[in-house]
Amino acid sequence: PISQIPEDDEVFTVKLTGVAGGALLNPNGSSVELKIRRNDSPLRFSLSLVAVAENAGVISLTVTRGSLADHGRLVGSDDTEVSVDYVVVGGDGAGSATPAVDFVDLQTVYTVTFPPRVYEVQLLFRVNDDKVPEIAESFQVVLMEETVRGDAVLIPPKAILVTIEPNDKPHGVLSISSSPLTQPISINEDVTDRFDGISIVRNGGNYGDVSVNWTISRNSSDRSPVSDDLSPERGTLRFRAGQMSTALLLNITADKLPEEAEAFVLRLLPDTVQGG
Ligand SMILES: [Ca+2]
Ligand SMILES: [Ca+2]
Ligand SMILES: [Ca+2]
Ligand SMILES: [Ca+2]
Repeated sequence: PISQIPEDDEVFTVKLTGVAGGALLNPNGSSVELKIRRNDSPLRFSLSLVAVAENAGVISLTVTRGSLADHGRLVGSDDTEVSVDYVVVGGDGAGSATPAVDFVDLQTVYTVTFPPRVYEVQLLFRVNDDKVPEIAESFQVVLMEETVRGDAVLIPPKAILVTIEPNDKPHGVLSISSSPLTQPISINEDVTDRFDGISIVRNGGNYGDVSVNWTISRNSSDRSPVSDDLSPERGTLRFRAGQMSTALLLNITADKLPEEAEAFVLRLLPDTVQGG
């Protein structure tokens, strides 16, 4: 039978033995050596998975000929040219890297060719470092069984999955919208009992749900609780996937006491950011 298993030279000996019926065996002509030449050069990717940063630049994926395992000894034939075609599978859905947008195939032909006694071929891809916030995105390069030419056979891994890691702050950066940072927000207690003038924005990416805790404290020597003047004094702000801003709602306690202007500080607590 013709096997599709990579093999080195195999040597067999055929011997004549057990002569019956009175004939004699010529000792010089009683055996012959039979040699099956090594065959079926194995082709495979050196890895089945690789993860790269978006700024990795040009990456190379290795296809090997003749090795059953990494750094194993070479097997199979190597004295003729063999080749195999590949396809690149990407997409534009969530989690898929888009060909020509997220990465570029730098080969001019979709064929991996091994001349005689060449055991490694590199496939080069350029990862495009764009400014778009993205979650991890993958593409696959697949060697195609039916396109193997020459004395070769495909063995696993026949495909490699390339993952471009999350980049450009995919889950966003939260901050109090800029105006309150440059000038204090002034609230007139006598005319406002509910204040929603503080907006918190999410810049960069908006993948996934995220949240952050906040607190308000007095920015003065007044020792009375914040809750005497406004409530709540702490809470959690949530952003749903896709949401870019949200307002912080405060209830202002109107009292009848004549008061000086009162100063407060709002803080987003960095170590409470959840998600992303
Ligand atoms: Ca993308
Ligand atoms: Ca990208
Ligand atoms: Ca980038
Ligand atoms: Ca990006």
